[in-house]
Amino acid sequence: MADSKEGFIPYQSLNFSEVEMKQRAEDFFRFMDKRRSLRVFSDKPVPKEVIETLIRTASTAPSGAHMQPWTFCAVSSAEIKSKIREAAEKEEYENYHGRMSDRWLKDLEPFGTDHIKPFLEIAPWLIIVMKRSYEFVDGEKKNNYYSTESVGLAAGFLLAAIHNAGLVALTHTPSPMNFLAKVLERPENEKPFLLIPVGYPAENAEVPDLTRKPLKEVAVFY
Ligand code: IYR
Repeated sequence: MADSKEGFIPYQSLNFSEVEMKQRAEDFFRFMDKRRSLRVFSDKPVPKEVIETLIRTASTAPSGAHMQPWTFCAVSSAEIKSKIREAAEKEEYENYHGRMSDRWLKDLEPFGTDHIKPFLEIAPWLIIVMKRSYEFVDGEKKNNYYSTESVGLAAGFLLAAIHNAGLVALTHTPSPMNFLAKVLERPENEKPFLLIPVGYPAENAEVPDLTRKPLKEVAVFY
């Protein structure tokens, strides 16, 4: 056994056999392939304890120098959700009526999106993922490394955890998002990264009939 370096502990390897590995890889693909972004939510409550565990999972994501440069703001307050909806719709109105290019609007057509965002009030939880680009250490700004990549990874983990719990989500990007930092009274080192409504799907919810790019279009082997 290799000598232990100061501050290091043994890695607990999962040690699957190759047969198990293939099966698990295939099973996980089939499971994740069922995940879909939903825009129609039920107002059925989701226990806070579940949201806490989903966030703990998200927070296991790797990050530059293990700075964990994220804060997850979980909102169930009807009052705050209304404020968020109102501000988001104001910005989105501008997006759909001038700020987005004709090509962008055309690319969004199959999804039937517009500036009206009822899910921001109906979904039992809104998780706003905040990126911390720097920390204050002894009153001085200290930049986090790869904060954008890190918080993107944590958001991916969060979406997988939500799906694993049988819940649904939408990766919503109201733009610009600064109103969220204001409504949530966040410190100046935090910038909103994604707004993710989480909940149960509405009854008879429908999703766009999408196909995913096949492996040969998304991977190159050398
Ligand atoms: N932020 C707008 C527009 C929008 C952009 C993308 I990229 C989408 O995949 C869907 C919508 C909105 O949320 O309506």
